[in-house]
Amino acid sequence: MPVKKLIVQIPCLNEAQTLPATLGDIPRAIPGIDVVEILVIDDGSRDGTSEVARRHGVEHIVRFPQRKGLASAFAAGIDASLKLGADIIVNTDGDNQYAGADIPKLIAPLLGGEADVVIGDREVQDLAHMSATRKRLQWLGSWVVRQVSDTKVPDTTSGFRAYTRDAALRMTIVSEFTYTLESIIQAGKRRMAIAHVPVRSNPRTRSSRLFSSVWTYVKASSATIIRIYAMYEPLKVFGLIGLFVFAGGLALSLRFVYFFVIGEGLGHVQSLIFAAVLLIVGFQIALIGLVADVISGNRKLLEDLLYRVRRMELRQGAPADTVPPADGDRS
Ligand SMILES: Nc1nc2c(ncn2[C@@H]2O[C@H](COP(=O)(O)OP(=O)(O)OP(=O)(O)O)[C@@H](O)[C@H]2O)c(=O)[nH]1
Ligand SMILES: [Mg+2]
Repeated sequence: MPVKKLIVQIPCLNEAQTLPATLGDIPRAIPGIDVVEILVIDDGSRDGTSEVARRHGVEHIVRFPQRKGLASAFAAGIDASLKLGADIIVNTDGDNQYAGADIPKLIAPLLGGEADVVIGDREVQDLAHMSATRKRLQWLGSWVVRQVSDTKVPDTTSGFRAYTRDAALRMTIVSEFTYTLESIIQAGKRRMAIAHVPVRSNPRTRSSRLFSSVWTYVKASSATIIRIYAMYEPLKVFGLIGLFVFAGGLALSLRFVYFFVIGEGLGHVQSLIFAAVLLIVGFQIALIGLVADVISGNRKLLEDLLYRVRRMELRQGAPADTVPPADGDRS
């Protein structure tokens, strides 16, 4: 039987303090898995994260000389893991937020062939160590993502996840700041099987590195959701907006027709002009949706092409250890 390899990837920004605890919790022997290896993506840390990782037995390190952000780090990790021959890729955070001991639970649906992607569910609403505001926001955000992605993922911002090799190969991350929401919407839209399992989490050791405040968090997340949704469902998004504007114009025109018929048309020319503007603009917006829909069709073709090219590249490539990652220098 071929060897089954699991790579646990940890994107890190200055995590020298908490990385040892995170690493200590990751099981090195898991039933159903032959090899467990760890990959740290060091996003230009200034606190010696890479050295700490090396000292604690991390097999692979990808280091960016300068900070590129979590989404880039995540994507580079996936890329490197695939080149290293991972059959399953688990992502966890460097701040020891997720219980590494739950990795076997997390990957069980993948080993059982029931899912392509598994998201660790922190069961946020029952967490003692999270403020009420954050819980409410988290609930609302997750609800929106569920609607948009057609999935049932309870904890959409969870960084504790597992991907099959094939799911990882199909993933394309375009947003800059976090991959969590984007990858769920993408997976949902592509009808991948997404499972979720409850996992334990540890109390926060420090405040978030990803977001300086709740407001930036809400802003950035909303922008990501709208952008990705419009990318996958442009006709729905623009068609609906266009329809609303057009309907406004139509209502105003009918109002004018009414006044015209009863002989009072002259006093309503301004509203007639406004109605015409609304009709034209509404129609244009719907047209933009149509154009975006055609482009989105192309995007699907490109994604499929990318998937095939990646697969070919990896199959024909030199032994994994001699292939440098596309991004950053691995040491
Ligand atoms: N590569 C990279 N990783 C980052 C960056 N910001 C945060 N991270 C990592 O992403 C993971 C999650 O970051 P946290 O700061 O814990 O953010 P969070 O989990 O959303 O927030 P909390 O719930 O407060 O823990 C950690 O492993 C960080 O090291 C970044 O700019 N680049
Ligand atoms: Mg965290």
